[in-house]
Amino acid sequence: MPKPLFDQVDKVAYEGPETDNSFAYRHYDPDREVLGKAMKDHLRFAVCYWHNFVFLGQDMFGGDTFQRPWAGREGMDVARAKAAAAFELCTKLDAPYFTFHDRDIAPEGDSLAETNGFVDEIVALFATEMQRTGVKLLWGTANLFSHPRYAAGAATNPDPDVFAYAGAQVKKAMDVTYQLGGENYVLWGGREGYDTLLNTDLRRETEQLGRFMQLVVDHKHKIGFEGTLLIEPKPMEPTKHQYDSDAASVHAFLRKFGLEREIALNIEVNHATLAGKSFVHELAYAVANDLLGSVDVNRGDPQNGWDTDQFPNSAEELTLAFVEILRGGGLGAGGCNFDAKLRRQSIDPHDLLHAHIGGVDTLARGLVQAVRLIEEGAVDRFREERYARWTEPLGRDILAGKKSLEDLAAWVLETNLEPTPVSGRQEMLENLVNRVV
Ligand code: XLS
Ligand code: NI
Ligand code: NI
Repeated sequence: MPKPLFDQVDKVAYEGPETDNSFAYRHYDPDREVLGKAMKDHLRFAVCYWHNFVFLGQDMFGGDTFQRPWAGREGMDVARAKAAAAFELCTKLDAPYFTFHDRDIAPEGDSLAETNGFVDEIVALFATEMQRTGVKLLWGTANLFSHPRYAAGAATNPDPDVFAYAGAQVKKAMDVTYQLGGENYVLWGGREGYDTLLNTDLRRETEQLGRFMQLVVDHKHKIGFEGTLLIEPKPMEPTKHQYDSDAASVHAFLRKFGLEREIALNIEVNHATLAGKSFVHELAYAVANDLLGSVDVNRGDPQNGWDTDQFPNSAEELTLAFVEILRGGGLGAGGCNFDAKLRRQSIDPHDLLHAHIGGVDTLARGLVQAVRLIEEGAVDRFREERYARWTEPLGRDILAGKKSLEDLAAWVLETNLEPTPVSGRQEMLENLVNRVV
């Protein structure tokens, strides 16, 4: 048995809003019923491997700062120590799920065969730990962006050898995700984009990416994986422009290749804001197009332009997010993955607990407040009444294709039609939101 990493805490439990204990949940009450479903089944939160166990506090200007027993070491011993810490963190947080990239869990070997062997060893360890603790896999993914071979992209690389290597890597990552009972598989196109159009054939690269996704879909069906395939949009970083920029551009891509029934979206807060959109916009777009699969929760810093991946702490933002999620029928087999990392000065392992506790409580508040807003009904009623005239004959006939422009023109002229503007009542609606947050 390795020494515990989080030795000040046995288990983080719900103690209610009045507690003084900073290692307790104040709002996340896992079995509390919300809209006929336990809170834990709405949130399905996940601890991610990369930010928690791989990242050690480095930034562009300095190296590792975090106090971790594996700092400065590498190899399979370190991989085993990280796995033990991961299951310790999940169990202590009562986290139902975790997520990982293939290269987070084991080091790269001298050949793909050796690397796959390392992965298999840790996956076997995961299987035992998952059995022992009851923690499940929300999704797995492949890291197709860190190794220098992927500097010019993976599927969109000008060299088909790199496409082949990426294919081999994704096959393995999908196989182990399936083996561990993963409920989804994520594809984030970290370097599927360009740094300059001077050396880039955009049409060709898009075709390559379409082919790659088709191969992924084929493999899923071949092995009988029943989880959902998800693409995670992000507009830039590390590349200047990423093809999967936002929900709408991924939607267009999926339709171009006839994959919109096969692949859904994993929407990340900080990616939405990087794209100049809001999280709630991206969710609303996904819901409106039946594409919402799962979410990566975090937040950016409004003062900085980049993907700062901080833990979420705005209950207002998450309230509006859950309104959209609930309108779409919930997260289904998806969940809320904390794709978030500690600040460089938060060097104590226990800071990982504080970070997740705050994030989980913010999610719980968002959920409960969204339900209050929905149950109060005024916002939804207003929205419905705003479109009520579309259920009357004129609106119905237009939508049913029974009116041509000629018909409309004739009718407007005949009746001397003059539409009456009505208030959109934005400020009143914002006040209604502020009553619950
Ligand atoms: C990076 C992404 C990444 C994906 C998984 O910005 O958020 O972490 O979630 O590859
Ligand atoms: Ni991200
Ligand atoms: Ni992410």
